[in-house]
Amino acid sequence: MDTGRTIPLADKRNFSMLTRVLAGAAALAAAAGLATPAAASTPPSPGAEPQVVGGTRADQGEFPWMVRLSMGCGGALYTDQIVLTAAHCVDRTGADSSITATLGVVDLQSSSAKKVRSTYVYRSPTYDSTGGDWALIKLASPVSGIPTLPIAKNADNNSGTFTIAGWGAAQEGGAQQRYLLKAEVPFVDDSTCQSQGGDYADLKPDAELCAGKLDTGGVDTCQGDSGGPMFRRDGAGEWIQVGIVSWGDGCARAHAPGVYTEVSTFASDIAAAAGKI
Ligand code: 4AZ
Repeated sequence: MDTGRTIPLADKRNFSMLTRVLAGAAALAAAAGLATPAAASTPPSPGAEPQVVGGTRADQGEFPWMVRLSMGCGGALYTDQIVLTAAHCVDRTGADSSITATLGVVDLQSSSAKKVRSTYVYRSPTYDSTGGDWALIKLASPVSGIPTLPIAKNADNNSGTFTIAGWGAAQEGGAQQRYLLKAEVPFVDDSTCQSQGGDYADLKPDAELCAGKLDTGGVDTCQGDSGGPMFRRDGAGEWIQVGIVSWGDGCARAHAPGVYTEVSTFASDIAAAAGKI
């Protein structure tokens, strides 16, 4: 895949789906023990190599609601039986037992990982028209003892410094990761994000949030982090989800911020859908 080129907007969804297939293949390779050492087999020493891009290893239990999905995406536990992820990580709304969620571990190969099958997928009905890259995955049974991540219901926390985390590539075009990586990225306002040009000119300001180190790059989500949460602490000091990893022009490039679903815009839709599935 040529990730060095700007993805035309019309092709973005196809690009995401291709990415998902590739990420899934990488995850399968890792599960089968076929991955390169950088991907999985040797526990890396924290801080020794570039990590999410430009991050570090998360501690066990630090972000307990982080979920890895078997198609090669991330997610966050929204209720004890529903995972919030990206619409572009799933195909359609309907019964679906094809997805396995891995929960409760930073190490995907840990023997204490909880693995639960999906029963149903709800894909945002507006994603293909007005935007809203979010989806819900219902699990076959509730998980116990794993905290959920509350979603932002208003825009109060839609700026500042955000935390990102995932098992996706630690560099553009790189391997999926065995250990959960984390990093911090600054908010980029809508008009600055749009003025980066290319796909960014078509940013949907109410539906999408941008974040990244605009001038230097170097820290970002990347392939396979899609669907995972972007979060920060709210005024009460509690973690709150403000974004869902959606897209970007490559990974960690200067003047190419990560783009995230603006969760607060869709909070009532998400809650309503979760109440029905
Ligand atoms: C992806 O394809 C993806 N740099 C996720 C995040 C970003 C780009 C691509 C943002 O999953």
